[in-house]
Amino acid sequence: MQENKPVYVTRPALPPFEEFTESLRGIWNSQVLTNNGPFHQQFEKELAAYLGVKYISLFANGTLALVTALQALRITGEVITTPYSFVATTHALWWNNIKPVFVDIEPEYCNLDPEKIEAAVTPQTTAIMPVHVYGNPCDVRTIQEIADTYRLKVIYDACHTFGVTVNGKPVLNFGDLSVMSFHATKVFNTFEGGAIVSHDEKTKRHIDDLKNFGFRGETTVVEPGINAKMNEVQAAMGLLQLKYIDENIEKRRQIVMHYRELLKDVPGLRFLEDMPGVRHCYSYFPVFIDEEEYGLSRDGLYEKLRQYNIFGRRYFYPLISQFPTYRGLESAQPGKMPVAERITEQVICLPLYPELSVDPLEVICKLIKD
Ligand code: T4K
Repeated sequence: MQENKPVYVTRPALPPFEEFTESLRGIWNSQVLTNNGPFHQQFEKELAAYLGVKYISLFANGTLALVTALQALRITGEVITTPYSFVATTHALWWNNIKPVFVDIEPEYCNLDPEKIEAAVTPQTTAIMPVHVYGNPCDVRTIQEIADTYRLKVIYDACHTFGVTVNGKPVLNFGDLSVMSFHATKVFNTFEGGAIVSHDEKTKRHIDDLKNFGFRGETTVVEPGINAKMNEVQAAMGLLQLKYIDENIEKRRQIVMHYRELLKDVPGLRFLEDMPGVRHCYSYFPVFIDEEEYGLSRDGLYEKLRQYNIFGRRYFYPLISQFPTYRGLESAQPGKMPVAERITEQVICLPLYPELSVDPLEVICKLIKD
């Protein structure tokens, strides 16, 4: 490894520059920059086909897609969600004037614990918003059973998943809606970007209205929408990225296999294995440190790696429920979510991106083992 060259938790996968300039030329020629232009239409079609979903609506970013998904289903009152995610998951509720009700996670994959959801349902509950954390699918069947029992909607924050399938079925097809992110740090990026996956034409139309001010035609506004559209540069990027995504996921898989091999016998360090029947996208490589057994705290390891210019990230620390906006909520009180409270102190995500080469990976593992 080159001395002092920083190694970040991720680096964006980019298509060849010349291919992108070619796309830009098309945009310059057409002068269509946004508002459902030709790149947008083509990307939407090709993306839906790649992901194996019926309807998809493209967005400027994942956060606006989350906010709009909640609007589209007219979610109000209380929503059951996880504290173990990126803060945007809960902020989307806040922006819709919805009260988040935090429920603990399960200890293995860090997803919302379905066994603890029912106890949090109240007459005000209208939906469940779980996250497929690190791209590992939630227990979608149990969550749907609970939702059916209490007549709740399910909106998945699927911002970490791309092309993930369970027994051959796209995980995006579960729940009422799934929300994706194509941010620079994600497995699939359009610089910034996002999408909502829906399952019927009427809902897609509604979502498409909402992301474009509620316009239907030149002079008709059917509802108070927002401006959350993906632009043509993002869509052109997305189209190119589709060509390389399989190759990039395969590179990620190989890096994860290498990490697992090198770190398999480290006392006090745990990592996640593949789930049976699941095609993964390997969006993150979290490891969990048991301070007593490992002999150093998670923060100790985080700092040690930083000294060598290796920038792992503590996704997700602190918990969302520990931030000032939310920590006053009853469900956020210390001791209420023991699993999440423990795991947030143990986790560190190690660098993982397609171009991560063997040298820095082996240095990282050596530093962890020493
Ligand atoms: N729900 C979930 C579960 C999410 O994880 C996210 C986003 C969302 C919703 C919201 O979706 P978006 O609205 O973002 O589409 C990052 C990302 O900004 C955020 O998108 C992501 N989750 C979150 C988990 O991570 P930071 O503050 O850690 O990013 P930053 O800028 O520190 O980047 C991390 C590293 O990546 C840098 O050290 C270097 C590298 N990097 C980053 C960028 C932005 C690059 O090499 N190039 C870049 O352009 O939040």
